[in-house]
Amino acid sequence: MNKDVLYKDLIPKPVSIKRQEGLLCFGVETKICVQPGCDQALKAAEHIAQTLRSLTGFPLPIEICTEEPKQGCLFFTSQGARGELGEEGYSLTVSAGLVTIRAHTFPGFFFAGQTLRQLLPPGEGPWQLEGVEIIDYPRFAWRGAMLDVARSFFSVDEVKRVIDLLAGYKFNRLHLHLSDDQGWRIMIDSWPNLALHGGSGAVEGGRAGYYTKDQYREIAAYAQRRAMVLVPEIDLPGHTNAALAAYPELNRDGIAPEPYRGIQVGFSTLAVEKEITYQFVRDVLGELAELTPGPYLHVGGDEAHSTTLEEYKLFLERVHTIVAETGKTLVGWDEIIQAGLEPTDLVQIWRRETKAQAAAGRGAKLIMSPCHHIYLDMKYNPETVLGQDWAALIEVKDAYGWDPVTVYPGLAEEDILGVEAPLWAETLRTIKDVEYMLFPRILGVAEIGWSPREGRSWEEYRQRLAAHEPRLEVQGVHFYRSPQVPWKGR
Ligand code: IFG
Repeated sequence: MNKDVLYKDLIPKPVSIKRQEGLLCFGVETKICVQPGCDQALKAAEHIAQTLRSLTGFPLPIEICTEEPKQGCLFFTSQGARGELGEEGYSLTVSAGLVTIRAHTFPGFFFAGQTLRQLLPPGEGPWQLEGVEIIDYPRFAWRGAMLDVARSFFSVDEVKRVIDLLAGYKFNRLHLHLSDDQGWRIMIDSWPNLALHGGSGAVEGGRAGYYTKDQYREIAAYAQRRAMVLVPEIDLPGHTNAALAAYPELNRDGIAPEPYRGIQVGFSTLAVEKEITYQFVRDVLGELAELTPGPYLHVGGDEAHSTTLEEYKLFLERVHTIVAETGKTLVGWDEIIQAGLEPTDLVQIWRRETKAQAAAGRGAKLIMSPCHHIYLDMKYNPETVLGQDWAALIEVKDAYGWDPVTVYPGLAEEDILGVEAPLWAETLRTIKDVEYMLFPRILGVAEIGWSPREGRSWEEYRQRLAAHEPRLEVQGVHFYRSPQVPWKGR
């Protein structure tokens, strides 16, 4: 493989990458050296070491080295890490016999490790790194995907698979849609029937199940070890049939509805006028906040078509107070703009017609999830068996050819916290279904979230994506071979 091709399949594209003299050949004596007292580097080094050991077969021992190493090692250090790299940036230099990774934080070191992996061949040797200098840092702070585990359940191992795949592309947020009309997926001790009853449902043909608290903690910890923050969502006041079916007293008339297995939306609402509703919300969000290491609680707020605007505003006002009591930051779908917003709120913009500018004007930061570009449950084309098409048909180029600042009018770079690709599961059943709808479109989202906008071109990206194919193959990803991409493989 010649040099250019070797580094022409990096996704997301680094801010700057320059060739330079030098070569590091992995061998039995190659070491990983970590600066003393740099625990963030050590944690990341341990993670990338496991990957490189299983890939290369070399022992790659980790050593704490007191002085700058000379030869034959991968050196992780915060010394000389430049300030402008920010919270998640890093520099990675390959010179003669030495790789030097400089960063300030665990995410920075971890993301450098993901780039390092992509500098090596996909599946077999030669295990060597050619001379290069990379300076890299993300454009946006929030780079996420959402997995809907409510319509159809996904096991802990399947969620871990999604985390592993996303972490490789520098995503740092996983939003789990834990409750909806069809299912409730997290045990809440003070309201056990939510999971026991609400966890037994799903869309027709979907999978039932729920996470125990320990399983949820396991997912959160697994994500954290991969520089990813878990963002849990309890959708309120709409999308609540599973909760209403589990507890009659939550219903206006005290009668519990039947479990729902269809795919309509907007027909359910909590009883905003009943005090028990707020006890429910306080208990649920309180227990979930206690379980969640990250700073975010997503309260949904979408498609509350059975809640009057008056009721919706009142409800959201009280939910704001409840979330504030947990110490977490409130995240909501863009309908929450119609209620009162706090400047600390994060608003997830999803609808084609939405008042994104209004939200930004009130100080909220925006997470861009435009349904017509990155709702990855949308079909690729009319022949795609999985997915829906109400928002748009979204081919690989559509998921790449947009920008978070210009996709809605009147926004500035600083209004945008980042991007997140939702994957709704009305039509998805297995992890292979998930992989097929995510890949390759999610790679474009990774690039939009991380890489500079300047110089972005579909023509250049589609070649790089095609060159990236062996990396998808070696990860065993079941991906859609779009005719828009000049794949090299079979
Ligand atoms: N809209 C609903 C989702 C899901 C989706 C399917 C949002 C915020 C349609 N709400 O998107 O629950 O049903 O594409």
